Amino acid sequence: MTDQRPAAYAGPKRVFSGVQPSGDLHLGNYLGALVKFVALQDEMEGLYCVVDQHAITQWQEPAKLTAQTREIAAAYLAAGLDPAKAIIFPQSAVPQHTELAWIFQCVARVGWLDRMTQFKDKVGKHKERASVGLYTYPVLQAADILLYKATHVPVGEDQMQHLELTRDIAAKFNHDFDAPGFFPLAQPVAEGPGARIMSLRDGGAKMSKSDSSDQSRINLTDDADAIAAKIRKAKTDAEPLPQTVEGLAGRPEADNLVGIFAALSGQTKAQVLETFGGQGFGQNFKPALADLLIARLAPVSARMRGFLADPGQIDQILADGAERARALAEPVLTETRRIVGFWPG
Ligand code: AQP
Repeated sequence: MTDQRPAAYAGPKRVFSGVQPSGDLHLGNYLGALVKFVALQDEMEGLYCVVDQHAITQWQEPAKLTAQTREIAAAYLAAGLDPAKAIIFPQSAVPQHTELAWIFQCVARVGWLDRMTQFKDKVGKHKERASVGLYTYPVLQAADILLYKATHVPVGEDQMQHLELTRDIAAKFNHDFDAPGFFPLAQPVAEGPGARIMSLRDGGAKMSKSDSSDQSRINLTDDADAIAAKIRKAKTDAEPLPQTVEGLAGRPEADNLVGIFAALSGQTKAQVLETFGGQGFGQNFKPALADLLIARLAPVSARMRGFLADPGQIDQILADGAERARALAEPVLTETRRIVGFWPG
């Protein structure tokens, strides 16, 4: 009997990921994405995109968008991405993304997009006022990834559903056009202690750039005083820290702060609780957490300021990256057009 399974993807391993230039980067972006980008850059070829086309799914001041694009690039560099290895570029400088996204809009099903929880969370009760782009943005995200046949996508947990959609689109395209193994089924790289950092004001909501309260997040650009004040005021409950990890159940704010401490110090939550369990939050834990955050983020923020002082250098890195990205994208798109049957075949 012949094997009926579709052929597996046989191409090289490649990383793609992106961050929206939609506001100041925060600790969640840093631990959930940037730290992983840097860890992966020596393992495989990687494309690290500033996804400005995703950013405009919600209103962005044009004058600020350009500056924010340079800021994200500066954050990538400050976190440790090396442009000699990693391809760093703005999404809008590679028009192949949107062309592939159109083809994928015709592959994806409305029912698939209707299930995306991030869209529902972002629009709340006002779906009819949201942009069409916000609704279809996971399809553009699939195009971002598959345009480079990326096999690995470092993301926070909030993006897992979108990555599943990317795999569904790849599988349906390969099947419908009888092109087994043409697009890979990209894997998330989401494990690790920083995969889901929650708001400092509400342990049930993720830390987010678009949260109206600046107190809810630690920005990469916050100075030492701002970080210390935000941690001092971070919401907790009235109980002391538990002695064991099981004791964090049902205590989302405590769990989040202990998780942040663990992620930054390279310890497990259990080890953190061995030191601080049984004590009140303000006694030693919060001051130690603030010190840890300042020690870890201050050098990143200083390097970011250094890069931003030379926008010409950032622009050169982005332009070089866009050229390298276009060179990888064009053959994939040409082949996709041929598979779909676009003229001249
Ligand atoms: N709270 C988080 N914890 C862990 N990872 C996170 N990421 C975002 N928030 C957290 C990861 O950061 C990467 C870039 O995210 P993005 O800017 O492209 O979009 P987002 O997920 O929508 O991030 P924000 O900060 O919440 O932005 P807004 O408020 O504009 O929607 C992604 O890998 C994401 O998983």
